[in-house]
Parts: sequence; C-alpha cells; structure tokens
Amino acid sequence: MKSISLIQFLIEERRAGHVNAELSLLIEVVARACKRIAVATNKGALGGVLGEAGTGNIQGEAQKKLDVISNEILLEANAWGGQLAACASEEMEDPQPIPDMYPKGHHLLLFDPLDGSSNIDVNISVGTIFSILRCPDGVTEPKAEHFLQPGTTQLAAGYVVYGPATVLVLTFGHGTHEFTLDREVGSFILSRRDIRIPEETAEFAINMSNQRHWEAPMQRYIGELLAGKDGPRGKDFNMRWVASMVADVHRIITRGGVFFYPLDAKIKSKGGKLRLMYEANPMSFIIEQAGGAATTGRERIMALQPTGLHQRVPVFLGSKKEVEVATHYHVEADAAV
Ligand code: AFP
Repeated sequence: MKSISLIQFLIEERRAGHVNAELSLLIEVVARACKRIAVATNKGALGGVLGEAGTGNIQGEAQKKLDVISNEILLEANAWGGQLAACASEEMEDPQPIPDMYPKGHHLLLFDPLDGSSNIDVNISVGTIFSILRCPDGVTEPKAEHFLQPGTTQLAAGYVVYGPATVLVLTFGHGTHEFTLDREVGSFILSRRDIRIPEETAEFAINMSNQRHWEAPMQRYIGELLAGKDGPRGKDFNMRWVASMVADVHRIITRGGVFFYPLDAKIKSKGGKLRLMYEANPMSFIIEQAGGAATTGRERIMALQPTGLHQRVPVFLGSKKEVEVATHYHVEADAAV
C-alpha cells in the first residue's frame, strides 16, 4: 500500500469536502504537538519526566510531571496557530484564551493531555484525547458555557496512544481512521482507513474491584458474562483492564470489545468517573463512526446536554450488541421501579 501521510490524507478529505482548511490545519497542529509528547514520554526516567509534579489539578488529583509537560506542549502549540478561539484542558479549571498577540480562529479545542497518567511510572500505555467544537458566532472571548455543546456537534475528535508504537485515531464525521507515527520520517502515516468495530464480542473491560459498589443491572450483566457458556449468554467472555482509557479503547478499535466505567455507590455523587467533554464525548464520536455504540447505561452519550466543563458521566462503549444489552438491563430495571 502506497504510504499516505496525515497531511496528504487531510488534503484529500478537504478536496472531498469532508473537512475545511481551518479544521484540517488545527488537526495537524494537535498531531504535531502529540509527536512532541511522544518524545517526552519515550524518554522515561532518562528524561527526568517520571513521578509527581508536586501540584494538583481541578479534579483534585495529584499531577504527574508529564501531565503538566503535555498540557503545556498542547497549549503552546495551539496558541499561535490561528485556528482557535480558546481551549480547555482536564488539567485546568477554566478555558485558556488565545493570547491577544496571536490571531484567533473559529474553533474550540478540549483535551485530556495525558490520559492514564497513573500508569506512566510503570511504563504502561498512556495517551492524549481531544475534541474540536465550533466557537459560537460572535463570541470573541469564549467562556466555559460556550464549550457546553452536545457531543453530536463535535467537528472532529481523536486520541493518540503512546505505546509500543505511537498511534493517532481520528474522525471528523466521515469514518474513523488510524495513523501510525513513522519515527524515522517523523510523520503520521495512514495505517487503517474506515475502521469497523465488530458488533459482537467476547471481550469486556471494567474495573472489577468496584463490583460491590455497582448498581443491580450492572451486577446482573457482568454476572452473566462471568457465567460464560453455561450461563444465560451461552458463551465465554474474557476480561482486560489497562486503566488507561485510550489503551482500552484502542484495543476495541483494533479487535472489538466493550468498555464500562459504570456509575457506582462510590462515585455516584460525582455523576461518574470519566469526564464527558474530553474523554466520553470524543471517544463516543470515534466509536460511533466505527460502527460501535456509546451510552451512559441509560442514554446516548453524544446526545447529552453538558452542564459543566469537568462534568463526569458513566461510560458504556464499544461493540454495539454488548452496549445495547447492558443498556437495556439498566433501562428495564429503571422502568420496573
Ligand atoms: P488517570 O489519568 O488518573 O490515570 O485516570 C485514568 C482514567 O481516567 C481512565 O483513563 C481509566 O479508564 C480510568 O481512569 C481508570 O480508573 P481506575 O483507576 O478506577 O481503574
């Protein structure tokens, strides 16, 4: 297969009218920033980038050095590009305006600069997740409320996994595509076009240590998977849990599967564990464009009207059949109350 670079792919998609010039330039800027994050993560202990930063973030979590480094790389790269009106990060309470010395654009960028950062020091895959929205017309100083748009209004979404290979997975509403970083050339090269996730799967991902805190429908659903071929599902299921959403989702994008971070008694007051704007919405767009499904266990994630920049939601995503079964058990149980 002739190698197609990300830039070439975006030019072809522009000619096809699938993406406009400003949005494709913004995607290139984000991808370039992620190449710099890949270099930093690859250095590990030799780069002095492991361990705690000694600071905390808006989520009340201790920041890792690489959380701070990745956040700064993305802010700096996107400040001068000219495609953005503002950006928002998991690591910052409020949106970051574009400095007045730089031209402003028509887009809003949200990102989790380093997802799975609790895995950095143990050298397990981590990643960057991003979502791109249109800045409402006439808004020159975007505030948090201007970012609160349903996932269905996303213009583009993507993630980069920093693993054995550095891989970018991207959608702008015309399928989901994968690019692998060619370190020699320094370019992302198209490695899979128009990815389709199988509707059926025998592989699930969930943090089983939370089982005692789950709602009854989740207990029932996972209980049936664990019962295997002798149980009501009549087949055996295998389990995986990396505790880096990007790595768990990339496995699903690669070979199918289903991922859950359900509501449980421990996190009920927060509304969930994972963040809607820069984890759940972008991953849902990517998964749906690859033929999968994504719900909160009760409703389609991308149809939710966001109420806060750092809002958390339950997440069920992946192979359509299993997301539908698990969601049905929750809706059915609610109807029976
Ligand atoms: P960190 O970025 O704090 O490591 O959290 C990772 C994450 O947000 C997501 O990537 C994982 O799926 C999930 O949390 C892991 O949660 P548990 O620690 O409960 O397994």
